[in-house]
Amino acid sequence: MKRISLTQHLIEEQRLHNTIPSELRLLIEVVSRACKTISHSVSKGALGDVLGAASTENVQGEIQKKLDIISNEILLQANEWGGHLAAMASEEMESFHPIPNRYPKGEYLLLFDPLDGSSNIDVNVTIGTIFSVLKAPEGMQEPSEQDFLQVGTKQVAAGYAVYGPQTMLVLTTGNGVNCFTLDREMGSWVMTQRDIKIPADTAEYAINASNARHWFPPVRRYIDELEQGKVGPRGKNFNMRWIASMVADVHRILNRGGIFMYPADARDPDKPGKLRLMYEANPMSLIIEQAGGAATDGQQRILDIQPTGLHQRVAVFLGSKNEVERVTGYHQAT
Ligand code: AHM
Ligand code: MG
Repeated sequence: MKRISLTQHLIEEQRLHNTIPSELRLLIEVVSRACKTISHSVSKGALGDVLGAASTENVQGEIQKKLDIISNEILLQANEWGGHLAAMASEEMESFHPIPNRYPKGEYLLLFDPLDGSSNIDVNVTIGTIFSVLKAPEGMQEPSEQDFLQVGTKQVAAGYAVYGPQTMLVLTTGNGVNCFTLDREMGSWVMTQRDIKIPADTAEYAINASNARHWFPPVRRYIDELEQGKVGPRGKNFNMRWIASMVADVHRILNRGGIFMYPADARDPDKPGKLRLMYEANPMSLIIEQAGGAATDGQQRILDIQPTGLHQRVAVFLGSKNEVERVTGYHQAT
């Protein structure tokens, strides 16, 4: 494969499909540069004094890790001054962050989970950054939370960086999904996979099975059938993987298929699942769909859900199409 850089790819995409105007290209480049900085901090670990908990809680009442806060700051500072954004929102901030008046404002809105998989930070297991880009509504003057609450199909770009044995950036701007590997010596993102496609069938699933006693009947039925393997109704054996970093689980699924589930369960009726719609489920769903997979909340396509709040949670079933359709069918049948 001819090696091209992220910049070259973005310019070629614009020429081919007219979907990446220069402001959006700048935005994607700034976010991906911030991810390099986050990757650097992550890789320093204890040597950079970045591990452990901070003394603060985020809006979801979770204790923040030092690296959660550092990554959030890196993304905010990188994106504030370039003139390409109207506002940003993050898992780590209760309300959105308008661009300060001293800087020019642009027409895009950026949402991110600065460091996903927080429970893995201190144990040196893969984590990542997830981001979603929307266009500010036409005629918007001062941004408000309402401006962010757009359905996932409106995303103009979505991506994640995964900090694993290699640092990679996975990106879609609506014309398939491409993957770039960070060349640390050169400091550049180099395309290493083009137009990734997820197989429609799979024999691998990901779910936190310690919550099994709280699951609703459709999830119970689905997992029960998988667990029965060859002698059960599915007639084949299934393997299970759970990394507890959505980025890492999604990255595996993108590469070899699989289904990822974080269902709603019986614990708290006001909390439909754990994952957040705007900066976790929506960007991942766009990537998965662009790679030929499917993503639902058990009832409907995630990308069609009308958001009602910046930090709202949603049940997630995503990955290989035929499995997502099956478990969604089990929900719809009840
Ligand atoms: P976070 O954004 O606070 O890191 O939480 C999201 C993470 C996902 O990456 C992962 O799939 C899930 O939480 C793991 O949850 P659990 O600890 O219940 O296994
Ligand atoms: Mg997260």
